[in-house]
Amino acid sequence: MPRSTVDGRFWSKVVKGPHCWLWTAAMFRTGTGQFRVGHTMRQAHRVAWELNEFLADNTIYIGDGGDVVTISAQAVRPRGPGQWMDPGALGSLGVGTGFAIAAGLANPTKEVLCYYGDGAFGMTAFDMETANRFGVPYLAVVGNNSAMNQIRYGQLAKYGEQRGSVGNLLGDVPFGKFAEMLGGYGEEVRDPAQIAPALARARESVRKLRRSAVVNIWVDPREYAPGTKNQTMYK
Ligand SMILES: Cc1ncc(C[n+]2csc(CCOP(=O)(O)OP(=O)(O)O)c2C)c(N)n1
Ligand SMILES: [Mg+2]
Repeated sequence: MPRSTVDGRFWSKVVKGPHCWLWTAAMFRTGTGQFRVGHTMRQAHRVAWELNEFLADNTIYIGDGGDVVTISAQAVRPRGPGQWMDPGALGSLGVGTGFAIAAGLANPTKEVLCYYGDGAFGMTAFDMETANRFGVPYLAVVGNNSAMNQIRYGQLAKYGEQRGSVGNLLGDVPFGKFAEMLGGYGEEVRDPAQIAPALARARESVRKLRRSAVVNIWVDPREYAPGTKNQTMYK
């Protein structure tokens, strides 16, 4: 692939491992590019890779979140036109649930998957009940780093360690329970090897129960998208 294209520049930095593809552009000494498993760290961008592997030909992929979604955009390739939605140029968080409902209503035969950051999920998640009520259940995946990391890493860059994490840390919320509360399937994933099976179980459950499912994947809070620290508002 020619290096001059965006695609080419991205793939030239990918090292393909057996279980995980590592995007070397995002590697830093501090641990970025890793995945938390229990108390140990594994190489990451695994979630993005798994999501890409998981997409079906008819999946509409929606991204709603900060850095986890930015990272996923490097690896996830929708299989057809009209099967990618995100907050767009203004980056308005919270569009995911509404997009999922609209996508489901407009495309009754397609699968809808929304990948959220935990911050973004908290903004509009309750309309998952609306989605269920209107008969358009979807598969929600949360990249949960217990923070609004895209903000946090910008603040850390500008204000340093002491004030970097003010107002942007979130609790450890097991969002899988949210889907269960609404009659659907929920799962907490801490082991990277469980991402694919958990996604498959959730897909199956959406089809059978006709209720939205949530796969809550715990990702490394130290992982961030490299562009985050370069946003103009933090200069
Ligand atoms: C409506 C709206 N409010 C605030 C922001 C600013 N903002 C950008 S990313 C972000 C944090 C997102 O956190 P999360 O979804 O958990 O993603 P993470 O960066 O942690 O992966 C915020 C608040 C925004 N883009 N849109
Ligand atoms: Mg987050």
